Amino acid sequence: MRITQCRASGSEDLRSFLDLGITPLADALVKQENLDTDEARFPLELVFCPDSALVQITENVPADVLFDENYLYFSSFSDVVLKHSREHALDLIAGRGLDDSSLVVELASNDGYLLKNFVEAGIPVLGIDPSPEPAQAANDIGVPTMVEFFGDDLASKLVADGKAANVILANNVFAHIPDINDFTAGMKTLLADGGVIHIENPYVRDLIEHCEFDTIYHEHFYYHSCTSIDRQMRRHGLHLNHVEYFPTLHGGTLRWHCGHEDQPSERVKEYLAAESAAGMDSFSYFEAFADRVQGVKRDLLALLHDLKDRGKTVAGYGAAAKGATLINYVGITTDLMQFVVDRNVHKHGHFMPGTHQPVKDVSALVEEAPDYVLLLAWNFKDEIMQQQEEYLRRGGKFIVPVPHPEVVA
Ligand code: JHZ
Repeated sequence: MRITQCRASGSEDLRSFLDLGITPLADALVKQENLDTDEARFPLELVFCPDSALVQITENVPADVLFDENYLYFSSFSDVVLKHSREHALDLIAGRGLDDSSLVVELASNDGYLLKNFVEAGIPVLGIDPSPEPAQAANDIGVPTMVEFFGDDLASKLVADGKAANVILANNVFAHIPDINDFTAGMKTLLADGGVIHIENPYVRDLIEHCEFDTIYHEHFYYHSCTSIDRQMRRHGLHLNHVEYFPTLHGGTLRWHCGHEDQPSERVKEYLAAESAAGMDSFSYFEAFADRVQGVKRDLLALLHDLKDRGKTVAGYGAAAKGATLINYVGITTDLMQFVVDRNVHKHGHFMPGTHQPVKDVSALVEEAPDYVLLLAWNFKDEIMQQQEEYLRRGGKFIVPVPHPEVVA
């Protein structure tokens, strides 16, 4: 179903600036027995709302379709993510003096990758996540996790049960919620007096400036800036008070600190001023993006066809959601890329959405020795290339697709 109004502000002034076609769900890896069944496909188009300053996709795929039992994303397969999360937890524990009388609630707590650090320190936690498989993994390691979608109803029930969160964590989920107002209202309800909300999400400025168009998929309803977060918080009596930047995480991530009080740091003021100066609160900033995206498609296809003509073999690294957008939009069929490898054992034996490359264990790179590896999970380039010393030593080469296709060895 296509939206006619901004999900945040309700404005009907939605301005379209990128159409990636009709694509399958990026996280819906296909099982062997379903290879002959038609996959559901949905339009993938981006619009900008000048009122909320929010970039969003037009299509509402129901959340229970996006995050069902086939949702196989597990946060714990990246050492970089685990280190980042541990540092985040330790900073919060020390900085806010958390102890056994505190409560830390994480929304979209996945497999417990972040909350486990608080559990280890004896701090009470509650994880909330709608996807049963990762939630089970969290419960198995001692991170209490409810399999639920979060919103104001659930927050009110928790408050009625005597819960109030001193810290609410919402990492890589503020893009994933069809009803952003209900979700934000729930955070306001659940947050204790003097508590803090930390929201992490990839930064739309990096998406545009580094042409990270493959991070657009149906799971990501929104692409946030400080301006959009500031306006969203204010709509719900919350405030953006501080911001941190992690340039390499997921292609450029911001952590926004929000709370009941209106006490913006100098850094927040600088970010808001810089976004305004760059024109990010107006449509003109986004207008030229589609031409650059089409340029990546043209150049990547030309490169892959050239490799095929020269008899070279190509594999993909990372059965990531962003990989699914890339290969479906660019049209990377099995004659151009034969298989994909991934460290996440839950994804093995499945096939990429739409194009149906099989997903194999990472050892296939050395065993089958493809000449080139298209780095679909380019956000983990350093981590992956370090692990692939042996493949590189044997003469293997990587192709990084964005911001423009490039062969690296
Ligand atoms: P990865 C994810 O998107 C999921 P995806 C989610 N939709 C989101 O919002 C964004 O991140 C921010 C594998 N891997 O994390 C693991 C290796 O095989 O970039 C993953 O399957 N070896 C919630 O799916 C994939 O690559 C490794 O060494 O686009 C990476 O997927 C490492 C580090 C990862 O995200």
